[in-house]
Amino acid sequence: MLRFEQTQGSGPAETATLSSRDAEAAALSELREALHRTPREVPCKYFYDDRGSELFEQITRLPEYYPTRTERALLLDQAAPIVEAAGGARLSEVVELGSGAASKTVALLDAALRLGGRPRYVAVDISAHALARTQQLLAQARPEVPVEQVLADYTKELRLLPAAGGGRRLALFLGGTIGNDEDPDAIRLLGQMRSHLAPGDLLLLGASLVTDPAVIHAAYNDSAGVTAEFNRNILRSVNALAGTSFDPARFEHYAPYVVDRQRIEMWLVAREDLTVDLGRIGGQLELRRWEGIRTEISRRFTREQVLYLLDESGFSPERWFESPDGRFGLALGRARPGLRRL
Ligand code: SAH
Ligand code: AVI
Repeated sequence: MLRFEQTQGSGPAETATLSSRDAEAAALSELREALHRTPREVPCKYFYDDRGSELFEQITRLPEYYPTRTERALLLDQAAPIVEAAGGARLSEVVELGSGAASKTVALLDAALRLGGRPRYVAVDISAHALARTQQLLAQARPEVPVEQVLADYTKELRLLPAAGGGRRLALFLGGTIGNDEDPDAIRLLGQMRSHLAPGDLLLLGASLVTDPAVIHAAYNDSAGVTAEFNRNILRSVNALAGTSFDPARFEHYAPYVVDRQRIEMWLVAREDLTVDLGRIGGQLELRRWEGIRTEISRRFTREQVLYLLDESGFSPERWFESPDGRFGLALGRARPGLRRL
């Protein structure tokens, strides 16, 4: 499903809606395939129903969850050089994939405004709740910035992005969300983003970096249990979407940092033998006691690995910014001419 709304200040100006029937059929078949593969999985995009988006926002404020505040400090520090590289006053559009509440993006918009630019902001997210928060936050903080909301799965519907209105585009993929994909999917997604940019436009990619395993582990195993709740909530989200009968209370949150694979793996592990009715997905799922469903990978990168992803997706790496503690990096890549990877 894709809904496209254009808003300036508070009121919606334009709305176009595509049928959601195809999207629902695609989701059911994706879930069927994922739940029956080895290991069993629920793709992490299903975290973000309204409750999941709220819980993610809570996670970003937890003392243990360092990526958001680390990236925010880095963005505040480096916003001016980033926006200058992206065209300064000629920057006409900032488009963000998986914008969430977009709380960090204001630093970049501010830098553009200070340089005399008048950029519009296009937020792409699968969560209507997250887009509403983006709109609310920006209408309050920067009412002069026109906001377009695109409710879409960016792995499938990027072709439906509004056309660029001339001038320079800066694409953002922040938060370390690139780490929720393996390399081939990450390169496919960034390559698709590249095909929507003109040669010379920029992509700013935020990535969580390899650091102390204990610090990473704590970020996904917080003492308040918010991440555990976020993890279990994916089952409620799937129940609502697909009519399945998962009981979240019968699953343990398990999120180890796997050192040699440089990644957190989030699992939901059955506390007892379970038979789950798969509703509109069809059939039943038999889970033995202690059998798990993987809900997310969250990778940590080296600088070289991030630059490799950019290069493979049609961007020439141009600048690298790193937090003083070495835990988070921002890479700027310039869209190379010629390459279209659709
Ligand atoms: N960029 C924000 C939010 C990161 S959370 C930050 O740095 O804090 C990941 C965001 O991506 C969520 O808002 C989620 O709804 C969105 N998202 C996840 N998978 C998506 C997909 N396939 N298509 C579009 N949005 C997606
Ligand atoms: C969105 N993404 C970058 C978050 C992460 O850290 O991988 C999602 C998350 N999962 C658990 N906590 C936060």
